[in-house]
Amino acid sequence: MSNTGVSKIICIQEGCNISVDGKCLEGLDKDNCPHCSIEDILDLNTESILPSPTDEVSQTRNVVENKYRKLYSATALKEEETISITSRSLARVIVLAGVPFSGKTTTIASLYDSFLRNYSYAGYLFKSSKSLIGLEEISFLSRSYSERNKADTQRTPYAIGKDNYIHFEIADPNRCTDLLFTDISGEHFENAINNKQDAEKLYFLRRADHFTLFIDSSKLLNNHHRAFTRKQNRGILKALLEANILSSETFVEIVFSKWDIVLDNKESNNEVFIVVENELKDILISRKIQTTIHKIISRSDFENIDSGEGLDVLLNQWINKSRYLRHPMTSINRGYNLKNREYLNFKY
Ligand SMILES: Nc1nc2c(ncn2[C@@H]2O[C@H](COP(=O)(O)OP(=O)(O)OP(=O)(O)O)[C@@H](O)[C@H]2O)c(=O)[nH]1
Ligand SMILES: [Mg+2]
Repeated sequence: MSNTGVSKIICIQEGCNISVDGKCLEGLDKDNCPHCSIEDILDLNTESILPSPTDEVSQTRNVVENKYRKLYSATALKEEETISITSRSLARVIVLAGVPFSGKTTTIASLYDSFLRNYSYAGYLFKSSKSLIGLEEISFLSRSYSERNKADTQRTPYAIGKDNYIHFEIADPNRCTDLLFTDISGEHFENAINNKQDAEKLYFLRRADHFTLFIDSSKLLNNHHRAFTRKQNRGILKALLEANILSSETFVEIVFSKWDIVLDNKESNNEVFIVVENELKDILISRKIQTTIHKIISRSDFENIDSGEGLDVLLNQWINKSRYLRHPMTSINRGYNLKNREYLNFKY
């Protein structure tokens, strides 16, 4: 260590903790190790307040923690990584729900794409994201360098679990809004239908501002899939309501996804959508849950039908509705006479 500053041993070898515990992974002396270097991380002459050092390692640790901010991996965020976002603003937590293949992940990718292609989208600017690499990952199969003939989205693996958030910070002339989307496999929702314990595992729904249920429109057009698709989506709502994790504080959006397939099918009978809309609304209204209906095209399969339809309305709904904006905060006069508080009799 130099006399005027704090230095740290840096090792570029994966798994080596020499910077923390002083032990080289290969048992070498730091001066002989080809992977190690010593870097100055703080000039004591310019730093007035320092933690009292107990030993070299803890001193270095404290200094590092004080001087550097925690860095994000920039892939999809884990729940603990979202805390800095939810504590800095009234972030909107948006749970994208629906069985596998219903279009959840493609909708996030399409929203990101809309901001990349245009200076602004739906009156908003894209300000930042703490999960930019995650956004690029879910967009990969839609890019030309993936060398696909047709844009696609990779299935969200079941194995990534339920702790997977994509972040957008969106700005309009008056404010910035943080949006946190869950990007989880539809299998979690399928499992919840038949198993109350699996439904209860979707605990993060209790904090959700929005529960956006994706229903694949092409399945409702198909005689073989229609009845089962209806049953599945009724089942998801009932299971989450019975497990008491979907409450009246949360806004529910019923989304008929892949609407391009309906538009392209000249013989399609749209009555089925009204029937589904009404049966799901009935379930939700009985629990006083506010519901809106949306028809969206996240990625059109047809040249004469544009992608992005309905996403602007959905984005506005996500931004402008929050469970915490339902009840305007009021200051309550509790009638305390502060001078008479009992704790004032104590020195500490
Ligand atoms: N025609 C059409 N296809 C779409 C649309 N949105 C998504 N798709 C396609 O539907 C398929 C499934 O989309 P995903 O976004 O992966 O579905 P998901 O709900 O995230 O699925 P899981 O991750 O398995 O739960 C992909 O092949 C998409 O390209 C749309 O608006 N129109
Ligand atoms: Mg997905």
